[in-house]
Amino acid sequence: YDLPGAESASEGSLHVRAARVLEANWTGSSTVPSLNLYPHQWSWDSAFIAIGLRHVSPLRAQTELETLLAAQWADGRVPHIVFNPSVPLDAYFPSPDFWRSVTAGRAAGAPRTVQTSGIVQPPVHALAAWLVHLADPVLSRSRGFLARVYPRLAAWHRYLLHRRDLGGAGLVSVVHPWEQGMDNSPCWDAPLARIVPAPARSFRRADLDHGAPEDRPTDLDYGRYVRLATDYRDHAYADGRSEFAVEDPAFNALLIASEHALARIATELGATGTARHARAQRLTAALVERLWDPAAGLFLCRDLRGEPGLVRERGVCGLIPLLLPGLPRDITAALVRTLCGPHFGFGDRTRLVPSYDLLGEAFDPHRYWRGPAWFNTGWLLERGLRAHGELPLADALRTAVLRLADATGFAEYVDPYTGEACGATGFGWTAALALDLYH
Ligand code: 9YW
Repeated sequence: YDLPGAESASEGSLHVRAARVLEANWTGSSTVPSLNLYPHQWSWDSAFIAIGLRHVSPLRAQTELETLLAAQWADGRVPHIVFNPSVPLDAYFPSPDFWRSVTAGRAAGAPRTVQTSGIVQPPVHALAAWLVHLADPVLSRSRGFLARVYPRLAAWHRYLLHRRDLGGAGLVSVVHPWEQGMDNSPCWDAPLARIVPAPARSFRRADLDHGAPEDRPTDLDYGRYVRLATDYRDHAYADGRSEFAVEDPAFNALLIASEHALARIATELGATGTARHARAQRLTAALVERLWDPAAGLFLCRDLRGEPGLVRERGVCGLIPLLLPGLPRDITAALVRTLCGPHFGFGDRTRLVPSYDLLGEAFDPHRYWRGPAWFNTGWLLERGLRAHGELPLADALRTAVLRLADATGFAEYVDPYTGEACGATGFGWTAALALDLYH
C-alpha cells in the first residue's frame, strides 16, 4: 500500500473497493454507517465519511456535511442521529418515537421538519469541513461551501463551550456514553454504575437482530443508556442536570482540533482566525491541567458526579490528544511510549490500536469498545503521529489500517491481536478513512 494502485489489477484497487462501500451506503443526501445495523445518518460518522468521500466526490462530501448541519438545533447542538423517514421505525432502537425531538426538543430549538436524537457526538465536523474544502477549493468556493457551513459550525462549538462546560474549567462534558462515541468503554463503568437501569422489558434492542450479542454492549448497559436518554428527553433536553457528566479527553481533543480548523476556515473567508487559535491553545492547556496523568502516561476521563475525580481506566480516548499540535513535547513523547508499551502494544503485540487497556480487568478483544481496535481511532492516531514527526510509527499504523480495512471487507472493528473482523462489514468510516490514508 505504499503507492496508490500497487495491487494486482485483477483484484482492483482498495480505492475502488472502498468507494463501492461508500456508494452502497449513500442515500442521496448522506451516507449511513452500516446498511443493516445503523440505517440513519450519524454525526461523527458523517464527518469521518466526508473526509474519505472527498477523494471520490468532493460534491458528495460537502453535501454529507450540509445535510447533517441542516438538522442542527437552534441552541447550536448537532444531533447524534438524523433519522431517515423512509426507514421503518423498528429498524433501529432508539427510534424517533423514543427521542421525540420535535415535541420534547421544542424549547431547545429542534428542527420541525426532520426527526433527530437529542444528544450529540464528538465535534469532528469543522476539521472535516476544512479537509473537504482542501480537496477541491475551486468547487468549494464556487458553491460557497465554507461560507455556508461556518456559522453553523461556530454555533455548534458555542453550544458545547457554553452549555456543556459542566465542570466550570473550560472543558466540555458528555452527558451520555453515546455522546462520546465509545459506547461501552470501561471508562464509563464507574460513572454509569450509579444510574438505575430502565427495565429490560421496557425497550427492544434492534442491534441484536444484526450483531452477535457477545460483540455488543450488554442488556444492563442498554438499560442505563435508555434511562439517561429518557431523563434528558423528559427534561426537554435542558443541560446541567444530568446524573452522568464526564470530561473526556477524546471529545475535547476533537473540539480543539476542530477549533483550529475553524480558525483556518475563518481566515479563508477573509476574517481572522487568531482568536480561535488562541482559544484552542487555552483549551489545550485546560485539557492538560484537568485530564493528563503523568504516572499513567495518558489522559484520563474526569467524572463530575458521585465522588468526583479521574477515572482510573486506560482507554484509547486517552491517546487521542496526540492529534493536537500544541501539546508539550514531554506529553507527546509519553503518549507515544504508552501507545507502544504493554497497555496498547502497538507495533509489538497488537496489529491495530486496541480501544482499551490490554492489561485492564475489563479487557475483552471482541466486545465493542472494551478492547477491539477501531479504524477511526487508528486514523486519528496516525495523524497525530505524523504531525509530531513519528514517521516510522505513522507509516506502520497507516499500513495496518489499510491492510486490515481491506482484508476484513471494511469491518466495523477488529480483534486487536488477530485482526479478525467483528461487528458489521461494509462500514462507512472504515471505508472512508482507509480511502483517505490511501491517498
Ligand atoms: C449504537 C454509528 C455509531 C457510532 C458510535 C458507535 C455505535 C451506536 O455506532 O453507536 O447504537 O450503539 O459506538 O461511535 O457513531 O456507527
